[in-house]
Amino acid sequence: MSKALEGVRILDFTHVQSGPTCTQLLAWLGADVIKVERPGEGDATRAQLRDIPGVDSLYFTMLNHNKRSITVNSKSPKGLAVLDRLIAACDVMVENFAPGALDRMGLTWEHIQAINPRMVVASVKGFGPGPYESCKVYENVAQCAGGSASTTGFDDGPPMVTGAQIGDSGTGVHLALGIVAALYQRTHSGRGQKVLAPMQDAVLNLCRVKLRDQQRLERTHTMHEYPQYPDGKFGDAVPRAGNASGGGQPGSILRCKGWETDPNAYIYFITQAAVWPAVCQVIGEPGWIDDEAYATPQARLLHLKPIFARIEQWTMTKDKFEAMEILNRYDIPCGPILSMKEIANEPALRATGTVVEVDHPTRGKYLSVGNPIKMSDSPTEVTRSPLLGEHTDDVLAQLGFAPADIAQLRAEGAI
Ligand code: CAO
Repeated sequence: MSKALEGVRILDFTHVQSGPTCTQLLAWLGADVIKVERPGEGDATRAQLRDIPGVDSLYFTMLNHNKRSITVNSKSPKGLAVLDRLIAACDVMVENFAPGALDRMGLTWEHIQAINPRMVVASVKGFGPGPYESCKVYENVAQCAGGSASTTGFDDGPPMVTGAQIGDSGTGVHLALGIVAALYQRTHSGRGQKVLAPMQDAVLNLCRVKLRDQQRLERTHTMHEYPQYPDGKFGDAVPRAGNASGGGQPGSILRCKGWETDPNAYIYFITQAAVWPAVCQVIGEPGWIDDEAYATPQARLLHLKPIFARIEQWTMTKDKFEAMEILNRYDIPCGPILSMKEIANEPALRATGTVVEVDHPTRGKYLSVGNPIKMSDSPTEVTRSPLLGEHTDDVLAQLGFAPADIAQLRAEGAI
C-alpha cells in the first residue's frame, strides 16, 4: 500500500526533541527523511540520558524512527556544497537550530531559494519576532512562557510544568501540519515558503482555554467551575485550577481502593449533567436527584467540594478498573490514572501500534510510541532509528557522488 507522503523528500536538519518529533511524524506518513548530523557526534541526544554505555539513548531512538542518517560538516566548504546538493534534491528542509545558526552556516532563505525555489523551509524557534526572538529555548521555558505553567498546579503552590512535552513535541506537531499545508499550497503556487512554529505560540495555542478564562475573569471577576469558588479568592489573572475539569462539566481526581500504597490508584470523575441522576444512583444518593441544592448544574457549582467528597467515598471502595467498569455501564465519563508501567503493558495500545516494540542493532528490543495518527490508506510501520551516518554513502550515491568523491569528502572531514 502506498503512503500519504510518498515521494516527499525531507532534509532533516533537526536535533533534540521538537524538530525530530515533526520529521518522525512526516516519516511515518511516508516521507523519505534524511537526517543530517554533525560528523563524529551527531544529534546531542544520542549521548544524553543513556541507559546503556556507548549505545544510542532511548531519547534519540524514540524520536528518530524511520529516518536515514547522514553526516555532513556544515562548517566546511565541501560539506556546505553537499548540503546544496541536498537542498536541490529535497522538497522540505526542517530545522530547529538556535536563532541565526542557519544563516551563520550561509544557508539563508535567499541562498536556499536560489538553489530550489520549490523548497519549503520549516523552523521551530523558541519565540517568534519580538523581545525574546534571539533566545535559545528548551521545553520548560516554552511551557512557562506560553501560559501553561502559570495555570498548572494547585492554588497554594508554585507554577508547575507538565509531563506532557507540549513545548517540544507539541510544537513539532504544529510544524508538521504547517509543512503538509505548504506542500499542498505548492501544488497550486509552484513555490516553497517559510514555515515557522514558535514554541511559545504552540504552547499558548494548547492553552487557548486559559486565555478564554482570562477574559471571563476580567468581565465577571469569578469562575464558578474553578476550585477557588465559592470560598476562595480570585486575583486578576487566571489562577491554577488543580485537577478541576477546565470545561463546562465539573470533574476531579478521586482516590480509589489502594491509594494508600499505590500512587496511581485514582480515577478522573466527571459529573456530566446528562448523567447526574445515574451518578446519584451509583454513589447511593438518590435523594440528590430532586434535591434543589443538587438538581441543576448551576446549583451544584456551589457544592462541588462536598459532592466530590461524597463520590470519593464511593470510589474508595473500588479499585480504579472496577470503578471504570461500573461507571461505564451508566455512560458516566471517567478515566483511570494510568502509570507508564500500565500503559506499556496495555494490550489495546499494542494492538493498534501506538505502543510498539522495536529492535535495534546495538540496543536490542525496546518499547516506543508509534504513530498516534491512524490512516486507512497510509498505514505506519515503525522502523528503528538510524546509526550515526549509517546512510551517508547511500544518500551521496543517490545524489550522484562517485565512491572516490565520497572517500575524498570523508578524508577531508566534510562528511
Ligand atoms: N556540522 C557543523 N556544525 C553544526 C552542524 C553540522 N552538521 N549542525 C549544527 N552545527 C552547529 C551550528 O551551526 C551551531 O554553530 P554556531 O553556534 O557556531 O552557529 C552549533 O552547532 C550549535 O547549534 P545550536 O545553537 O542550535 O545548538 P545548542 O545545543 O547550543 O542549542 C537549542 C540547542 C535547542 C537550545 C537551540 O538549538 C534552540 O534554541 N533551538 C530552537 C528552539 C528549539 O527547538 N528548542 C527545543 C529543543 S528540544 O528541548
